[in-house]
Amino acid sequence: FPVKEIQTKPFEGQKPGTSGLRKRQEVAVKVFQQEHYTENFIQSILDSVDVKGATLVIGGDGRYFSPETVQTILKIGSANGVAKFIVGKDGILSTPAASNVIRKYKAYGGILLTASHNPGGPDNDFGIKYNVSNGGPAPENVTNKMYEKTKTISSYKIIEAPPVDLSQIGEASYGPSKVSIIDSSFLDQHTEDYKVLFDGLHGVTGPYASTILVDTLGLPPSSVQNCVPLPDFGGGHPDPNLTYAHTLVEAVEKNNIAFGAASDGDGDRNMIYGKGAFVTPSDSVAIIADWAHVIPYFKKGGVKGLARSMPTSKAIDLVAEKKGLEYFEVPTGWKFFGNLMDAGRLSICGEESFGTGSDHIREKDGLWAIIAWLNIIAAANAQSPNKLLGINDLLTRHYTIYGRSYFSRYDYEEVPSEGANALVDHINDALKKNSLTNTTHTSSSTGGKFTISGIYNFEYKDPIDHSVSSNQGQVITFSDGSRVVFRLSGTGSQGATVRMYVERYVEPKAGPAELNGNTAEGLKGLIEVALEISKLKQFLGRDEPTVIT
Ligand code: VG1
Ligand code: CO
Repeated sequence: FPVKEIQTKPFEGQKPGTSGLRKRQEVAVKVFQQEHYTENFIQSILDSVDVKGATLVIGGDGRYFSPETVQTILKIGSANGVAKFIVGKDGILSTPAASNVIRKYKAYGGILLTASHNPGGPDNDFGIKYNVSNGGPAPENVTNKMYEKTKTISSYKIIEAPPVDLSQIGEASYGPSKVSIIDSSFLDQHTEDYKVLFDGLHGVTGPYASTILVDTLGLPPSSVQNCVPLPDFGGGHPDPNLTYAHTLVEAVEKNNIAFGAASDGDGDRNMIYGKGAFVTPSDSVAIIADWAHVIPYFKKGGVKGLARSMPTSKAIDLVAEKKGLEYFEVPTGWKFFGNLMDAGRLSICGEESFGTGSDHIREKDGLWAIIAWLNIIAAANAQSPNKLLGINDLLTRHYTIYGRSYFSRYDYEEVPSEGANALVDHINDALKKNSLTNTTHTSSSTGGKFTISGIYNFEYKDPIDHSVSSNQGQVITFSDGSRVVFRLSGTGSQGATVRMYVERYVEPKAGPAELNGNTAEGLKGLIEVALEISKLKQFLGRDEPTVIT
């Protein structure tokens, strides 16, 4: 690998701007393609910083002319004594990823090939930017020095070496230097076939989501929508479920979004919804618990215990049992989780009402859950080099291991209080007289038979402060493990809201067809039986629920 010194003459206008040397519009990338132009600038960068024996990161957004420029940097850098290059696979590293890599590997600096939000291609923009060892853009004294060098440059050094294959992850020697090709993040690699969309529903999470997803993770701005908080939430109903978050559902279906998510008005709820894939909140928290080992926070601190609210499906219990973790069933509402967390006995918990969280704070956390899911998707795909795994693949995998808890909630909003109370009394009466236990009920549409094994009023004794909360919902259990819960909402603004929660468990051995069915179909028979037993339609004067989740 002989080092050659190539004679050159200065070019005008190689002055780095706000964020590196960029050329746009009429001139654009063609400027950089002139003989010696890019070489001059790179030599000037290296002359302005002391890269001898140091590590240099190379990345960028992969725009037109990047692969050639990466090779140029390798040749000139090596000739100038760079000891090691860390290069993003295919020359790609998002700006935040590059910043992170510089810091993580304690590199001397990095060269980023990007013109940010400006268009790319043979007639469009290109840019070269230098970042220093703290991972941030070079300060002005450094960029000024570079500019001065570009004005007087008379030659650059280059090694004669064949191009490096940027698609091969791993480390190899390159002349007197080493080149290490690293994998950039999962999302960086899959901007086309794994699109992400977050919908803020004009609630409070918009600015947080933009900062995290676009500014930090480097996703395109099209990855977020409705992210400006509005006093009337844009006229929408800022509740992340299939009914109210229709802006997300429509965009996901229309644009083939692999991973979509939404948050509620105050940002504590979340919904995970990709193309053709909906994750029930009960499954979501179970899957997060199952994959906790890939989430940095739990990697460090471990998982203490798991918990769910009573009406939430038992999917997370099965994860706890398999992993030998303590788990809790608490009444509806986040306040019951806090004591357990403060006592160091709970790490991950959730509610069926689109609430998921952990002991990093004492409220449920919509964006946290969404980022936890992105971690899981990236980790699952890292283990699956040949097949891109989507949300449905993760669900199927989970059901195959743990079985599936088909779960749905029917809400009857703003019903007369007398009707709601009559419904509660009716079930209490059956409980008192023990009149329903051991009776068998047949669904007229599916023919499914359900035998009641017990009825009880859920009561919770807090294991930490021993306080008791009674009448937290009426539970009807069935001999096949199914369960129906009736509860009155404690948050409604008008009249009474009755919630009916139905859950039917299917064991792994039932096989793929039984495990991967449609929720409404999987629960049809049980729902019919629940409505019949409770005489709900009669008491509430409603044929259909207001919302089904
Ligand atoms: C509902 C949900 C419950 C949640 C509560 C507060 O309560 O069912 O799970 O904790 O809202 O959520 P209720 O009593 O109406 O069923 V939030 O996002 O308003 O803090
Ligand atoms: Co909320």
